Amino acid sequence: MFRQKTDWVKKGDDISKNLTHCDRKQLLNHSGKRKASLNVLTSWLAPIIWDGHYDLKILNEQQDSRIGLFVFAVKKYIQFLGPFLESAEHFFMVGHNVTYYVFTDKVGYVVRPTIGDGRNLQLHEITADIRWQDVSMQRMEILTIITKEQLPNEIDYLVCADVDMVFNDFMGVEILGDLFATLHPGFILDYPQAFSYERRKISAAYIPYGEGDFYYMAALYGGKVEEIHKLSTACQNGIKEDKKKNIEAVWQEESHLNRYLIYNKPTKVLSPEYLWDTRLPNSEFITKRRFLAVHKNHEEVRN
Ligand code: 5GW
Ligand code: MN
Repeated sequence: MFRQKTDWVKKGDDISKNLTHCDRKQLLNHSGKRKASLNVLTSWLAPIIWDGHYDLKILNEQQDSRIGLFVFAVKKYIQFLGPFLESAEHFFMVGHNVTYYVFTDKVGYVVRPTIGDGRNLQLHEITADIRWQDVSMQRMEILTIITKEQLPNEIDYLVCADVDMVFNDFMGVEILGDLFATLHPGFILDYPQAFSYERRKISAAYIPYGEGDFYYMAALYGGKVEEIHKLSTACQNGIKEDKKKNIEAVWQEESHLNRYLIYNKPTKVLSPEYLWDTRLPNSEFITKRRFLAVHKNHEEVRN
C-alpha cells in the first residue's frame, strides 16, 4: 500500500521542505542545466540518496553492521578534529556500532570527546608528509594498508571523510552499500564537460571528454572494506605512476577517485545533502544539510 507523505515526516517538520523528486526537478527551470544529479536513480540504476525516499526505521532494522569512520588530521588540521568528532557523536550512525579511525601526527593534542555506548575511538600516530599536495594523497596510502591488514577483522563498512567538516544533521545506514560516493556540491547542475576531471592524457587519472557520470568529491565516500581496499589501491597506483613522471593530477587524489568511479560504478550515490557548503548557490534543492564544510582560512591552515 502507498504510504502517505506525512507518514515519514516527523512532527514539527515543515512538509513543504520535504522535496520530492518531482518538486526538485520543477525548481529547475533554467535552460542549459543538467538534472541528472537531482534524480533518485543513476543511469546504472544505483539509488541517489535524497531525504524522503526511504524509511530509516526499516533500514535500521535491516542493518547490524560494524561501521568505521576514517579521518585524517595532520598539521594544522588537528584543529578540526574536536568539532568533527563531537558532531559525529550526535549525528553519525546513531544507534549503530561505530569505530573512529583517527590518523594524526599530534596524538598529544587530541581531546577525546565523550563517546557513546557501542562506539570507540582508535588514535593512530603517523608522520605527516611535508608537502601539502602529498598530505591529502598520503590518506590513500594509509587506506590501502589498513583496509588490507587491520580493518577486515574489525568492521564491515568504512566511511572516509575530510576532517574540515561538521555533521549538522543525521547521517545513517541509508548511505551504506558496497561502494558509495558523494556528488560534489559545486557541480550538481553541470554537464560532464564542465567537470574538473584530469584532462591530460599523461596522467593516470585522465578522463576523456565524453566520459563520466558525475563529479564526486573526495570528502566523503566509502563502502565494504574490500571495495575500499580495491579503490584505494587503484588510486594509490595512479598517484605513484604520476609521481614517476613528475606530474600530479589536477585535484590530487580526488582526480584518481573520479577516474576509478567511472569504471567501477558506485552502488549508491549520495546527494549533496551529504556534502554541503553554505556559501554555494542552488541551496534551494538541498533541504537537509547533513555534513557541512567548515569555512577555513586557507592561508592560515596551510602554513
Ligand atoms: C593542508 C594544506 C593543503 C591541503 C591539505 C592540507 C591538509 C589536509 C593538512 O595539512 N592536514 C590534513 O589532515 N589534511 C587532510 O586532508 C584532512 O583530512 C583534510 O580534510 C583532507 C583534504 O584536504 P582539504 O580538506 O584541505 O581539501 P579541500 O578540497 O576540502 O580544501
Ligand atoms: Mn576538506
